Amino acid sequence: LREREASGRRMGVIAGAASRMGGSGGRILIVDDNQRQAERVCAELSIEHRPIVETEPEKALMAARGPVDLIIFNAAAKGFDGLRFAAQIRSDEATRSLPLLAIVDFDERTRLVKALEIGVNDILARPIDPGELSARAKTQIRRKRYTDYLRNNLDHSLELAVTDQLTGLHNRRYMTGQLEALLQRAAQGGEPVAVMAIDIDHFKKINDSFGHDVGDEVLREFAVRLASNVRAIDLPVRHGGEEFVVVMPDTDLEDAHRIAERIRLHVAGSPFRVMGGQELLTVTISIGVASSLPEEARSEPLLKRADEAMYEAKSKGRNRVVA
Ligand code: GH3
Ligand code: MG
Ligand code: MG
Ligand code: MG
Repeated sequence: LREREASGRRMGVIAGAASRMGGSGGRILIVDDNQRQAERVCAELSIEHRPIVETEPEKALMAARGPVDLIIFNAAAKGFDGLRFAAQIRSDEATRSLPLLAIVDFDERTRLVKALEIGVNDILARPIDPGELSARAKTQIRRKRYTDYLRNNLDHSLELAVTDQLTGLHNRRYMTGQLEALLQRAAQGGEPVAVMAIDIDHFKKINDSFGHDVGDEVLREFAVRLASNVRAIDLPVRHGGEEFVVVMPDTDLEDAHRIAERIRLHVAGSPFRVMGGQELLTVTISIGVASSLPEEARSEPLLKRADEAMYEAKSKGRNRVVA
């Protein structure tokens, strides 16, 4: 049943994608200096699509930069080099991913092979069969729209990424949403939420002495130690730079303080191995801890109190926890 549900969801996604991708009619650019052939192809395709004809490759290259879903070109044109045209489409950033459908003569093996080497997506052998033309065009348009859809979707999810790329921890955006949800639950009579603000001590010195890459290594190693020293219900995040936050649901100040102290000791107590083991660095951190007040539903004041406690830890000499 679970498999069926998953496959149903997948189908739903694809069906949804198909509807967002618009109807089946595609914008087809036909590039052919053989007027009669071009007109026949055009007439055949105009039943379902919106074809336009260009007889000169220069004009066709321009047109291809506009809204086009498929290019059908005559690879054996008399007046221009069809394969050269295809190569130009493939080398232009604006057009290189457009589907190319090459018309070749049935017996022209050499040209056919060259066309495939240039990267045309499909071949249409002359004499052109209308049913085959229509089917091959449709397949290419469908594939193009689906890859466009996936590409847009990927951009979208990258933009909304909730993961910090350096450490793999969640990022601030994700944390804020989670924390506010927890605070709302706490405000409706749930348990308090605690947060800790962690800042690596004299991190600039690590960068200055060993370079930015070693600084990055320390951040990654710290993230691993942090994640393995909080409870499963806690949310460790990279807040930015060398600053981290841990959100601790259902936790009072005293428990949070205890967890923070454990993390501090685990960091200061064993040096960080960096540069492939060549260097051992002693790293310390300062931690500020705060917990939510009754009725407090916003994340900023809570995070601010944790931050203030962290700065107090700094001013008291670093490598310590202030609650
Ligand atoms: P303090 O004990 O007062 O916190 O001193 P600090 O040197 O840690 O604090 P400061 O805020 O002066 O410096 C933090 C440094 O962290 C400065 C910045 O260049 C560095 N940094 C921020 N993000 C990254 C990163 O992603 N990678 C590396 N390697 N360094 C980073
Ligand atoms: Mg800092
Ligand atoms: Mg600082
Ligand atoms: Mg610091």
